[in-house]
Amino acid sequence: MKIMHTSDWHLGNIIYGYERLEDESNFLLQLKQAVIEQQPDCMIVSGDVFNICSPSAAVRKLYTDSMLAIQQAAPHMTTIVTAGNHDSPSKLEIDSSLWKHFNLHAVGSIAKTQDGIDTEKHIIAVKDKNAKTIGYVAAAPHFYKRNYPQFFEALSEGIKQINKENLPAVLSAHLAVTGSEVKSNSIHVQDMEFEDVSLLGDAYDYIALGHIHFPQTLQGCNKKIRYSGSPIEVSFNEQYKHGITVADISKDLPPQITTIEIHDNHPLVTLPDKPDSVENVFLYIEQHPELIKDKYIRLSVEVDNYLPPMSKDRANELCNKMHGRFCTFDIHRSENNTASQENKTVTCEEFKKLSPVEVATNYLLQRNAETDPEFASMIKFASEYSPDQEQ
Ligand SMILES: [Mn+2]
Repeated sequence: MKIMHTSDWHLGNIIYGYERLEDESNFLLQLKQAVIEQQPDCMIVSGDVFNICSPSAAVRKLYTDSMLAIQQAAPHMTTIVTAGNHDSPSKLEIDSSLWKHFNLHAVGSIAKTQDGIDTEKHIIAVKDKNAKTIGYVAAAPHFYKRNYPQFFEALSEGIKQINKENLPAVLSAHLAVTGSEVKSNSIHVQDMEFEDVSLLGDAYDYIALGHIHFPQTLQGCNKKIRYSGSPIEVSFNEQYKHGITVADISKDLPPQITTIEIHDNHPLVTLPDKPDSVENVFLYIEQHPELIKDKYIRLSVEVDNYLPPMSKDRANELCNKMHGRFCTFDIHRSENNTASQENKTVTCEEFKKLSPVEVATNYLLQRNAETDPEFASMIKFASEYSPDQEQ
């Protein structure tokens, strides 16, 4: 059984005010091309199809049109789409009865019976061109373990019961498992809870995961457990190759895994390689227009205290001129400056001596918020007029 495994599309993602609809559409065209060439028996989308619970009409239309076109590219293919933590479980299922006519199964929420889990909704037979069953997929949407502690166990048992012919079986799930590498320091990652792989059950020949955006096959699992990763960058913290996974799955043999790289027309780049002063960075990018063109830009700058006024406007203007899209500054503080001294941990006694303005300033500094010139002027205003300062 040949499957195509992908996840974390985050359709409708907006990066610093820029919609990525064109880039997402470009990815979906590449996915369609891959389906034409590979003719997989099954395509699995392991969650986070959309970036938010209520994607715009344009994003929904992109999804519907693309999924139909992909389905037509391999009519015998079974497609299984499960909800991630970014998707609305109920909205993903709104059109599920209609989608079934196109061999697409959308599984957003867990089906319950009076005394347990209704596994029928979650176990999908995969058929070949002659409509003969050649394997099974267990479709697990994202859920909170405390709500359904027995779900994975029930799913694994359900597969064992139905799979009398001992055909290849695959699990699709959206969660972080222990032993995986995250390679990102975004706030979402800090909140991640990791589950032990043993939780997922032992009925499977391949486990198609989503949630972690860094593509990887887990160590020591006979190439059975894999994150396909996000096909295009969702944030500036995803500076690695992106793609989709093709896995040939048979009984008793490790899956044969290949990846198809996805080319992003508008990559997210951080420039320059090493942070430098704002003026030097502006000079550098002016001299390298080819690094800016058709890219989303984050500028890595080193500052003593605050970003000079108008830095953001100048960066916008410069990048626009070179057909790039300025997004943000990655601020690094030079050593021995007042800002990093203010950032140090304070003792209780030291804290008592601080004025409210100083507390607010430190708070803003720690959150990099003072780099916004408006914050800087507000701090200045407050420190000039605060009665605490006069004491
Ligand atoms: Mn995701």
